[in-house]
Amino acid sequence: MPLNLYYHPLSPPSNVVRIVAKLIDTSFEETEVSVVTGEHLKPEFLSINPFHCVPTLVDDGYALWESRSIITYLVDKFAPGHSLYPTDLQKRATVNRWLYWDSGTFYASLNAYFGPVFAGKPVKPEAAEVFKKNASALDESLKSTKYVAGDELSVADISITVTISVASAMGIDTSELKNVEKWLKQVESDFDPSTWQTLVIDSANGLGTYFKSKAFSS
Ligand SMILES: N[C@@H](CCC(=O)N[C@@H](CS)C(=O)NCC(=O)O)C(=O)O
Repeated sequence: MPLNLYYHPLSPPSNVVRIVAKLIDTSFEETEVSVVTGEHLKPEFLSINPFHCVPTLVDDGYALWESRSIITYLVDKFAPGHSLYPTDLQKRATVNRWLYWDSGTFYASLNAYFGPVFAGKPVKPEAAEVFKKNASALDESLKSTKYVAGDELSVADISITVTISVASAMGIDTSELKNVEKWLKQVESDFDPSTWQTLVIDSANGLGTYFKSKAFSS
C-alpha cells in the first residue's frame, strides 16, 4: 500500500512527522517539495493539497495535511495502542491539549517571530518575548511532570521539542529554563542519536541560519 510524505527538509512540521515515523518504525516514500522555489503552488501539488503546505501525507490516495493530525493518524494506523498516543481517553485528551497548545500558542508565537522576516519584513524582538513567556509556562508545567503530558514520551513532546529547537537555532535563548533543559535532555535520550542530530539539530540549525541571514544581514 503506497504511503508518501511530501515534505521539505527544513520544514519543522515535516520533521515532526519524520521523527514520529522513525519512533514507530514506519517508513514511507518521501517527495521533497520546495516551498522556496514555489513547487508547492504548482498544479501537481495543489491537486493533492489545495492548502499547498508541507507536510502532506498520502496514504493510498487519501491525502492528509497538518502535522499534528498526520502524527496521530500514523500512530493510530501503524502502532495502535503505542504510548506515544495513548488510547486512554483522559491521557489522550492531555496529549491533544498539548498538541493544540503547540499549534495555536507556542509554535504560533514562534511563527509570529520568523514569519514576517521570511516575508522580507524586519525582525520584531517583542515577538521573541511572547515566545519566551510561553516557554516559561511550559517550564512551570514541567516542574511536576517528566514529559509534557505526564510520565511517558508522547507525540506532543516531539512536536514541542521541534518548536523549541527551532527557536533556539533562531537565537531565542531559553537555556535559563531549567525544567525545559532537563526535559529536552530526557527526550534526546529517547531518540537514537542520528535521528536527534539530523531531524532535530541539523534541520533546526539549517532553518536558523536561513532566518539569521534574512533577519540580521544589512
Ligand atoms: N500547521 C501546519 C503548518 C504547515 C506549514 O506552514 N508548512 C510550511 C512549511 S514549514 C509550508 O508548507 N508553507 C507553504 C505554504 O503554506 O504555502 C502543520 O503543522 O503542518
